[in-house]
Amino acid sequence: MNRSNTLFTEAKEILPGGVNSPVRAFSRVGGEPVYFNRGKGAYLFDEDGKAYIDYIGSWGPMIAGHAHPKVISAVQQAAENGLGFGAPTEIETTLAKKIRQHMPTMELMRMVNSGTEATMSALRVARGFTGRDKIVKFEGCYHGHSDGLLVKAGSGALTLGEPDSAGVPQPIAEQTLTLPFNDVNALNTLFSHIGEQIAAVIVEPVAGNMGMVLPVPGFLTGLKKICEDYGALLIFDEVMTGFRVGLAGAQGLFSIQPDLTTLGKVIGGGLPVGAFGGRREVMESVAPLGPVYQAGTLSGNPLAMASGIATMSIIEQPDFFPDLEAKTNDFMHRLEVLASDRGVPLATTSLGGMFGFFFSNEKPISNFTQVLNSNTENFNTFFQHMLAAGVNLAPSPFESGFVSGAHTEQEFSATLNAADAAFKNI
Ligand code: KE4
Repeated sequence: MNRSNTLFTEAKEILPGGVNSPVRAFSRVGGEPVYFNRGKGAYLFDEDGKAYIDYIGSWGPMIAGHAHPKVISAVQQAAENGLGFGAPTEIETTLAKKIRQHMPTMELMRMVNSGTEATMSALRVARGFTGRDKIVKFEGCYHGHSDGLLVKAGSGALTLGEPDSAGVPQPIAEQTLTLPFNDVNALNTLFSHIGEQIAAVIVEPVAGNMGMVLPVPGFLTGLKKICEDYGALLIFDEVMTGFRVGLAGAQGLFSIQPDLTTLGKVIGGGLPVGAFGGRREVMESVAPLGPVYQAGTLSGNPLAMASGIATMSIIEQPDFFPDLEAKTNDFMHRLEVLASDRGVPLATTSLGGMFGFFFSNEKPISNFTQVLNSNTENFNTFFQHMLAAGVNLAPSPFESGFVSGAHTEQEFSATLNAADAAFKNI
């Protein structure tokens, strides 16, 4: 019995499943979660003082590494002036301008406190602007836990093996149409039948919540064209990909201009921040300018803004993303070669500082069906051996991994050595 076990037992008495977010409960991989109490650079330290090379990064925000001195200092300085004023502050405008500098499609934007809030709000704006009710999402994509989006969701909902959530009223679920990811023909067919009823298509431009799945050529451009043809809005949910796959996000990498974009994670640097924004004429429908209501007590909180600005200033350094992408790609390539040498079928993917892998003979993995056909038992075996070896991976085959600016060859070598040993057990 280690301290994590003791703490988990205590937590389960007062928190559902002992956690404040389901994926942390290890339901998919078995065993009990590790309790961490400190992070530094590429490492987390558990309650017994054991060090782990971390590839979760608080599910993406820690792109600069844990407890980066610049980020910590910025938050400390902000805190000395108070924790929030319930009034506009300059720092909110500063972060918004910094975001728009890299994502010019976000002509007007609003800060919120989570990715869920961002996508929920963006969909309300799309419905308010178009006067339509139906929305389209894709199987395996996760956009947070608002009612209308928990339909064949990815991430935790998928991890729990119940893609549809209890508690979502049927009339709300019926407004959400779910299609296969990477299937433009299915979208064309749907729109040809009810396109004039569709307010928006929301998509993870690079799927990260069914594991990592890249868009196939033509998918994103096909979405953009279909939405334009039928007057629906295209929403890029870049909560995970924004400032993770590149400084201009997936929209910059793939040169697609969505009507609306949602953000989170990196723009808060670890503190609660989300954002939604896009075309000026669309966003001018948001209160107090327009009829679409949206609000939040802590939206634009000065400490969260300070953390986001400091994080953005780190990743804006000219060599940050080239270095991050090069080492992430190299890491995945070496992992795939190692697995192959051990006779273990492994399909890896990487883009910017994000990566994924499936225990599968199929390459590339490009849809939800292939994801579900991957060998999740092998994933669980691999996961447990890596955790025991001090490598902290996402506790589900339906998640992605994240590399930070603090990860060096020392960490990758140690990780690959652990992986080599783990592959021998598969
Ligand atoms: P949050 O409400 O958890 O801040 O963001 C929801 C969300 C929206 N859109 C995308 C593309 C996302 O990846 C997320 C959240 N990602 C998961 C990780 N797969 C959060 C982890 C968790 O639920 O604990």
